[in-house]
Amino acid sequence: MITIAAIATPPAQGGIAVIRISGEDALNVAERVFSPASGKPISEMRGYTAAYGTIRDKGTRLDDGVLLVYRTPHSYTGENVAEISCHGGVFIAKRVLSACFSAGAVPAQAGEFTKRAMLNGKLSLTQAEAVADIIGAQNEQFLMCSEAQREGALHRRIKAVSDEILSIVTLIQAWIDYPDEMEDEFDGNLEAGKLKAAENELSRLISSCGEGQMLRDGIPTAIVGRPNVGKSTLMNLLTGTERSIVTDIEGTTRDIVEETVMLGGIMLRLADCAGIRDTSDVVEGIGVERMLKKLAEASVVLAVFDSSRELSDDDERLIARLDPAKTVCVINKTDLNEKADVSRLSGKFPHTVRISAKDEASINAIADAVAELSGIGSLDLTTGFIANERQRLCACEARDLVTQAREALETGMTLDAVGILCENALDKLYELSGEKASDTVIDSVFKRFCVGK
Ligand SMILES: Nc1nc2c(ncn2[C@@H]2O[C@H](COP(=O)(O)OP(=O)(O)OP(=O)(O)O)[C@@H](O)[C@H]2O)c(=O)[nH]1
Ligand SMILES: [Mg+2]
Repeated sequence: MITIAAIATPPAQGGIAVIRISGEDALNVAERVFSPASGKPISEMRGYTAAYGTIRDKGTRLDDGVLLVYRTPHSYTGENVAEISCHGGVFIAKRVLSACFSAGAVPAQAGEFTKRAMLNGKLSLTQAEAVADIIGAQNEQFLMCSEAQREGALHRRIKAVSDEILSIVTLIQAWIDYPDEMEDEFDGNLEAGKLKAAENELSRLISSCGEGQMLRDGIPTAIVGRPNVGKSTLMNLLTGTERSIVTDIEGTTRDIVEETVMLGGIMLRLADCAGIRDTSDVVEGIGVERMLKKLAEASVVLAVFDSSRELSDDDERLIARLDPAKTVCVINKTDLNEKADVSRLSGKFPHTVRISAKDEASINAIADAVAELSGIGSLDLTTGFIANERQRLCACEARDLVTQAREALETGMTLDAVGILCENALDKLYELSGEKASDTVIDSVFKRFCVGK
């Protein structure tokens, strides 16, 4: 393939910048740009070796640097690769890159190095997608999951399902083509059982998509309660900033205040909302409407109650709206004398904490309750998960086709019909893993990448 080059490091000042060259002619391009101080020709350098030397553009000395040589197939792309490290300036890196272009390379497209790795069989499409996720990861858990994906966790699970379906298709085809030569009876129940197992595995994978998304983007979390219970004080405690305005005036927070925080290793997208109450104030009314929308969208709700005051009608209206399965009931202001019927709250909500939002020690109690409620702390996504909408749609279509194939088998439809449904399901699984993905699908995946990756 034609030799491509790009700057692989970010376009900013730093210690070093790396210019990556890949393709059949990569080492020749490097030879024209880079002169090892040892005088040894680059063509004689073995793979995984480095040389210190001078970087030139048609005889003009640009910089000193280090050249790393990878030889096909033992490189990221599977092709010959040369990586030149120069001083980390934006201008010098661009100059070295343009020297590579003068020496015969062409500019790499976004994600083209990884795309070549996939086309050369180094990665499946789902593993390539994991590379983009690793680059974008913003927390430890999602990074761990994405590393497992890159190592092939999802690919292996998809392959196990597609291999099973392929064996069913092959058996059906044999029965259609050579019915007289088959030794055993065709066991429809046995094959339907295998299809059911494939369906279940695909359903498990599809449900892992939501968990993966929460790990990547953070859990949408709404802080709700009637005015003055301490929602904004709690927001500020969890963010470690004075993000929300706190006063003893009811109705202080009117619009949604949002912030992303890490709490006990879990990423939360917090939304501090206006207090819920009946109000004739137009602005506050809009705030309450927005709060109700956030409440509906949230996966975790921190419902705050003031223990120093009796539960009011507004508290009761809120309680009626809450889903105990996604609510942490936060009984606040426990540093004051207790007046609220807190046993009613703890009886209603299995996840209840008693805190003072003015006390830093309360952070741990909230973190533990959120981890327990979301179950995310105990998730093992290193076993592979559906990481994006493209994968989810393929998995859903494949699962529905497997269901149809099983039902066709159980209701006595012809083996031909069952076989076609299984083949269609296989196509969807091959599209998921990239084995049969169209150029359009592949191009849209690599558009997410940066140039140089
Ligand atoms: N004693 C005590 N006071 C608290 C505690 N938490 C909050 N407060 C006080 O309660 C008052 C209201 O706090 P906010 O955080 O503004 O309450 P809010 O729920 O955001 O109120 P709105 O924005 O009006 O809906 C402030 O004076 C806080 O200092 C607590 O744990 N103990
Ligand atoms: Mg507030």
